[in-house]
Amino acid sequence: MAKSTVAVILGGGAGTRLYPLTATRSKPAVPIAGKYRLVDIPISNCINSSINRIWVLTQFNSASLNKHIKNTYQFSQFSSGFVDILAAEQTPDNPGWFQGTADAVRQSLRHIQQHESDYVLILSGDQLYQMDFQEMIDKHAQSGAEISIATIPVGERDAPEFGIMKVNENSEITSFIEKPKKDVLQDWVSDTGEAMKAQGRNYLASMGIYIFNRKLLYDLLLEEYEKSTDFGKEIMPNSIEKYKVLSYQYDGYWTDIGNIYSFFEANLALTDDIPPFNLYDKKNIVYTRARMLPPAKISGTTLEKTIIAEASIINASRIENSVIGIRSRIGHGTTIVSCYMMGADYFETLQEIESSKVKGHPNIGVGERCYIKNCIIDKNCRIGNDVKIIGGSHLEAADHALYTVKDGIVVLKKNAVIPNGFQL
Ligand code: ADQ
Ligand code: ADP
Repeated sequence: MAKSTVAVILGGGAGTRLYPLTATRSKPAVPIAGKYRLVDIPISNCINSSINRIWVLTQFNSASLNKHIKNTYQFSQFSSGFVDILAAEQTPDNPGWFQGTADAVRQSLRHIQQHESDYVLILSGDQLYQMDFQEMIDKHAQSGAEISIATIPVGERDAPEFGIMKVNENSEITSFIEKPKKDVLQDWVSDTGEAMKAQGRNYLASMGIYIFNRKLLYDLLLEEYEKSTDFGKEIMPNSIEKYKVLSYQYDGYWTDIGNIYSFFEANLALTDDIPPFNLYDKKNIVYTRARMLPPAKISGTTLEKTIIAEASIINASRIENSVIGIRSRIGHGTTIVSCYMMGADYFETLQEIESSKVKGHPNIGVGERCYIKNCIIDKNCRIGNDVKIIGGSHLEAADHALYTVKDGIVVLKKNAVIPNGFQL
């Protein structure tokens, strides 16, 4: 008989790494790829893997996250499926927020308890990948493992950012170190297979995707490691000595999008001819809210490697290597290069647009004769005319009322009003 699985998505801790995108919304609600939100990725992977009982754990519950989940993930009344948000809540016996990933799952156990299952699948909320979890569950069941960790070979530069492990000939994990320092890396080289070795990917990294036998998860979190707050730092390194922990090696595309630089790169990578993350894959649909928006309208623009989402009205001169989100408006004579523009939450009426023009106040979108490069433009920004913003490594890190600079990428904050003639 097929084993049943429920899924828990770790929707984010303090969210500081993606600041300022998380300044007014929770991390799962951060918009990606022009029309989706971060949380759509793990939820879609679950649904495509026939797992439809899903909790999203978040530190704070923004209106946008609630609305998005409620409007998007409605299962039929004949299905047991649901997507529920569990926000960190204070209870009499727990006055704090989630202290870490294990603590977050611990606090959700009383909700999970009401739903029978053989396994609990635990996922991160900030990764871009398309993976069939059933294959991993099958391997877990066949091997008689108690815990499985999805793993991916990484190179020396990336290894210190991950949990790194070594396995025996049966793919059982024999040792695990969370985020090893560069100077101990030589002890952690694994045989990752010829193809991976040829790319210099000699370390087996945890993808932060775990399957637990349900009873063991309860025992670990409520008894054996009742004080531990983190899976990567505490529970995983301790468990491998006592339990059968399997590595499920995944060789497909997977990337962590937990900071501004990786978030920016992953979005722009979607503009490649055949991107490794395939939004056009019929078998791995990425679900999101069906918004009933009109098509995009474009006039006089040269477009190179660019994604334009619905309801956009584009009159720019040139857009290159960019993702332009829903309801974006871009004026005549403007050039946009290597940008992720998230778009807008609503349309301005023609009267609003006219009256702002008269007052010299910028409308939502990008004005005329602008040049914008290496920039993330959050929702509802109003960028005036003749604005020049050029991000790059020449810029120092900064946090200004209107924008932030991180790793050379300029992030214009949500609702920012950038006056005519602004230069950066
Ligand atoms: P990290 O990603 O550094 O490493 P962590 O910061 O604990 O680990 O985050 C894991 C996921 O949980 C993220 O999606 C994060 O947003 C979320 N999260 C963190 N704290 C949370 C909280 N209090 N409440 C809700 N969600 C929370 C982990 C593993 C490594 C592994 C990498 C792979 O520890 O071993 O290699 O993931 O990305
Ligand atoms: P975010 O995408 O940044 O997380 P939210 O989803 O919370 O933001 O806000 C988006 C929603 O807010 C939209 O669905 C839209 O209906 C509504 N909204 C925001 N500002 C306005 C406005 N000025 N006029 C009308 N609707 C608005």
